[in-house]
Amino acid sequence: MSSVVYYGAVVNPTSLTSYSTLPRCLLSVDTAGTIEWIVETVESHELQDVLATKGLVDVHVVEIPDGMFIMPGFIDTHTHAPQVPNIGTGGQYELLGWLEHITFPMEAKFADSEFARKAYTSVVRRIIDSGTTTCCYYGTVHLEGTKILADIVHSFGQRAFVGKCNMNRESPPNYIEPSVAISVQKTQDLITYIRTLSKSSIPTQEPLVQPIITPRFAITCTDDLLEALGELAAAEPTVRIQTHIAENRSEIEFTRSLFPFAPHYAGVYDHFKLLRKNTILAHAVHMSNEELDVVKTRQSGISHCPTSNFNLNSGVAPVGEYLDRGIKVGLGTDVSGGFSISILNAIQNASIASKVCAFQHPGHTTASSPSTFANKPLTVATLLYLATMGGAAVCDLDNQIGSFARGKSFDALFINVSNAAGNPSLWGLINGAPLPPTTEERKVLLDGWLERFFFCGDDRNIDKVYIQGRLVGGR
Ligand code: XAN
Repeated sequence: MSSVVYYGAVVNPTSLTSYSTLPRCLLSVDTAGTIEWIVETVESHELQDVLATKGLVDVHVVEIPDGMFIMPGFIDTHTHAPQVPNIGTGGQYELLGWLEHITFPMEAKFADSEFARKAYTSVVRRIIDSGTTTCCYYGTVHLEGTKILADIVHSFGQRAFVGKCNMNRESPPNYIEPSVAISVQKTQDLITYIRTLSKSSIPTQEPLVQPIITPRFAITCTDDLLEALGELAAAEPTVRIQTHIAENRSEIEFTRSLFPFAPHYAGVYDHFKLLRKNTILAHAVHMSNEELDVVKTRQSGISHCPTSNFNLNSGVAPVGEYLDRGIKVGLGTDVSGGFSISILNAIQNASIASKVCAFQHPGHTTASSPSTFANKPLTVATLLYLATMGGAAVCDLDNQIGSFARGKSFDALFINVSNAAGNPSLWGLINGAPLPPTTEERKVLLDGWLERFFFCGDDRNIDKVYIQGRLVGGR
């Protein structure tokens, strides 16, 4: 086996406000799936010379066909695998009623391991094929079912964080953990189990599948459970933590009543030492300035889940403000609060959410406003960043994924925007029409393809999905 060299159109995020469009990019991936080198622009007549400078003669180059481009894989920083069977139902409820009537009854069914295996197999397959190369999964309270989820993720080769929910109160009698000790023991067992599944063969890189400590949210965890999880987290500093925060006004009020000592919702998690640089906070729709200061100080990240926030009538998270404050933000589908497993749908709704903020606060978009992002529509560059590099930072994995760079993993999507993909909404390149000759003209074309893919694309356009250099999905 030898390295694989790709040649063709590449889109690469570079910052919150910029990305590179590289119509004639040369990129080499080693046998371990790590990017060895990138030459951003190589005209076709220069190809053999450039390869020779890399010591490659007679190497097989994989040419990316016209009408296709490569981009980094999507990172879903928040989803609930056992809720996929409920997708598209319960939109008449707000959060607490939806959990009681729709969500907890479905999750309770995952006590049945055969049901879990069947459901999770199709869920993970669909999520990979929709372009999610890294996924932060909530399982259920069940240890066996969540191990099965980790097994399936591992066998499909997806990069993921898999957590078992901790819940010892405010949950139905058939869907609750009986004691703090059992809840913590099962969490420890899951950590041990997942570590035996997946070890990285590359010393500098983290394993593909990793455990994540998952106190569902403050309401379903007693003080002593949160305290015990804080102690477990302290003993396991590299294990990520995921939970929900400030999604819905009734939830915030209920939380306040359960933790009267805390100054605010973020203060509950902070008190129990659950906020740190590898903590992922889902939603953060209604946050006070004080809470944002705590989140920023602790370097925790926010998973913005706009589809869910619209669907459960929770509100609109002012993500632009969070970005101005320098808080890490990624995107989450939050199935089944959100009704799509695809990060494309989260991108579309993140755009709409930012426009809602902009027209709710028109005064803040004037030139005199010091903000870069607050109350302004998110640009394509920022949406791309949130779906890739932002997610990587939220997962504390930005040295390894989120963009194409030497030493990073080749987690990539091959996007087909030609009519051959069979999606009539996305007319990127029709009937093999010739591309313009110059690199500059092709850059303009590629820019347009990216935007159209974001707003009109779907699984039909996701031709191939690579994770750590391995082809794991696509059409
Ligand atoms: N809070 C939640 N919010 C959400 O959108 N989905 C959930 O499953 C959940 N649990 C607590």
